[in-house]
Amino acid sequence: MKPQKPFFEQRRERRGVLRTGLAAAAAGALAGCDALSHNDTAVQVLKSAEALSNSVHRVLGRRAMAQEFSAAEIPPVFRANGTTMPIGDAYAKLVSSGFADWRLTVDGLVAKPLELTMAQLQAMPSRTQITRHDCVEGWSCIGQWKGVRLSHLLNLAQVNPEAKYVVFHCLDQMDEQDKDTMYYESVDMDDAFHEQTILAWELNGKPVPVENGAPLRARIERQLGYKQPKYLYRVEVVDAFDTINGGNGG
Ligand SMILES: Nc1nc2c(c(=O)[nH]1)N[C@H]1C(S)=C(S)[C@@H](COP(=O)(O)O)O[C@H]1N2
Ligand SMILES: [Mo]
Repeated sequence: MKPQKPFFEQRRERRGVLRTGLAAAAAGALAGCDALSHNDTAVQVLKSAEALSNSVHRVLGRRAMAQEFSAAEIPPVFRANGTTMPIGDAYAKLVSSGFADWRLTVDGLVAKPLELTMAQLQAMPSRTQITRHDCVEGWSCIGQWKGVRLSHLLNLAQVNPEAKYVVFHCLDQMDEQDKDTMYYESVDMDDAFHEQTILAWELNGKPVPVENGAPLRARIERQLGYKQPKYLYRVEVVDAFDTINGGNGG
């Protein structure tokens, strides 16, 4: 089991974006899904990835689609990053029972909160998409994801008009020292209802492996790697971030 990354490493993506990762990418020092890092233009793109992804958003609008790829472009292994095995007994038990007791909750500002088993999710209409994951640490990887559109779940739950964001709650800790803060992420309603925003149980034709977020992880394809929360157990609809993370926000 790989040690979990320290807090600052996980969070550096959001703050000092790209110092360490880009140096590594520029040096071409990455193995695995790294084709992009050997391409100067691509490195430039990654360098301004956050700004770029936001401005593309603004220019192309809420319906713009992320690029999709062909099956031939999928490498044999999808690289893993961040948590690769949540620590603690609770998750270990879920793994050993094949996630039989796992449930997904959809709650918050909705008329009809949901609690769903994996079988119920898998019986819903699904979408399959081959997309490229871009981590701001300087690597990219193409993979095929299958899951239910988040919009389908939000429509079932009936989102209240005052809803502004969707918060994803994960089963892993933000860092080993702080056992109370679990990984979480949020997106606005444009991304939440986007065509390519799915909660995926399959990667490259197989159940999502533990290192990639089993049993369910979000794919929000217009967003960067850190906004692809793994190990999901709860989707919460909110109108503000005040109450999220004990008041520390989104
Ligand atoms: N729950 C959770 N989600 C997470 C992370 C994490 O550590 N925990 N890491 C993020 C980062 S920085 C990246 S690049 C991707 C990595 O996904 P992968 O392991 O499938 O490559 O997951 C994102 N989602
Ligand atoms: Mo990342």
